[in-house]
Amino acid sequence: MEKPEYLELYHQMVVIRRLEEKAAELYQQGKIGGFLHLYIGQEAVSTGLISARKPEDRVITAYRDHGVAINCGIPPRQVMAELLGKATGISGGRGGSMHMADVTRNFWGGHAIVGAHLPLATGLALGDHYAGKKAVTICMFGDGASNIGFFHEALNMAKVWNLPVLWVCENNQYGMGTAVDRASAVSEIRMKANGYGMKNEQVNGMDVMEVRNAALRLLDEVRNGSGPQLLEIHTYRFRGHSMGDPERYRKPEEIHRWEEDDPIGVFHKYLVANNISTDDELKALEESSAAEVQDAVEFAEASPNPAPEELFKNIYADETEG
Ligand SMILES: Cc1ncc(C[n+]2csc(CCOP(=O)(O)OP(=O)(O)O)c2C)c(N)n1
Ligand SMILES: [Mg+2]
Repeated sequence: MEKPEYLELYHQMVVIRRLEEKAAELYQQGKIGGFLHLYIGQEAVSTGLISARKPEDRVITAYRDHGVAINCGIPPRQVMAELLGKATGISGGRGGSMHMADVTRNFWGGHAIVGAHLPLATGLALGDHYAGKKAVTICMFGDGASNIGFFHEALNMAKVWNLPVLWVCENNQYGMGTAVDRASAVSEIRMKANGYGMKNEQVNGMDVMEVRNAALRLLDEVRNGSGPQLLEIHTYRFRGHSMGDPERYRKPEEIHRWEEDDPIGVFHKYLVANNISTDDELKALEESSAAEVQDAVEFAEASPNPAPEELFKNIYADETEG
């Protein structure tokens, strides 16, 4: 990678962090309704992963989707406006936090039901395979989702039909308040792929370069016909499961231990140690990213609510649109 590409990864991670810190404030002020699941601590996962995709590769994820939306190229203004339920949001204000999506950027959402988007990923990949396209579907999901029936059905079918899917498990150690080893028969999620004859591996999700390098290699293999593979990415969410989580299931010391490996701090050190950037340059980038997020907040707050007549649009397919 050239220097601007490294800096762009750093920029994306900082924008996600600042945007979500602002979102937490706005939620507490009652300006964001519904659920809000923050990605803080996991930024290196989607940033590294999505930086490795080609435009034809599809991305689909669960409800912890704001970072994924930013990495897929949705401007912070449209992400923030969606969080506030405004007409200028990427889903027109009708989706909110859990339903960011933009198929023009090959980002297929944002899904609230745990595990339910995994069969959709199998379907997207089946479509590409059928059409003879060399595209990979990247399906991100949590450790908790790997205990759901959908996971097993979707992986099985993908392997039976040898479909181009990269299954990416974001193992953030918890499904809501339940630790992985209390809910999953195996706490190494990658082992579940063995049951479906799929190649699998594990990487450190606090290191954006490690994620990116693994993703580049695996996407290349899947694109060239290896069949589906599973990548387990070890990560940690620094905030609660969603806003209002009393966090009785973990100790502050555990959070502090993981915070020592803050993915933004780790990458900052890497860029300086390898003479790719300097402290001052990265600080300036942090400031301009914060200004970008502040602009997004002002844009979102000044935007109109969706018009009531919009409510009945996009419910049924419109025959006139073909
Ligand atoms: C089918 C279904 N069951 C239960 C829930 C409630 N629920 C929301 S998030 C969640 C935990 C999922 O954990 P994981 O897949 O590890 O994702 P994470 O929240 O850690 O990103 C549960 C049980 C749901 N949304 N859908
Ligand atoms: Mg989890």
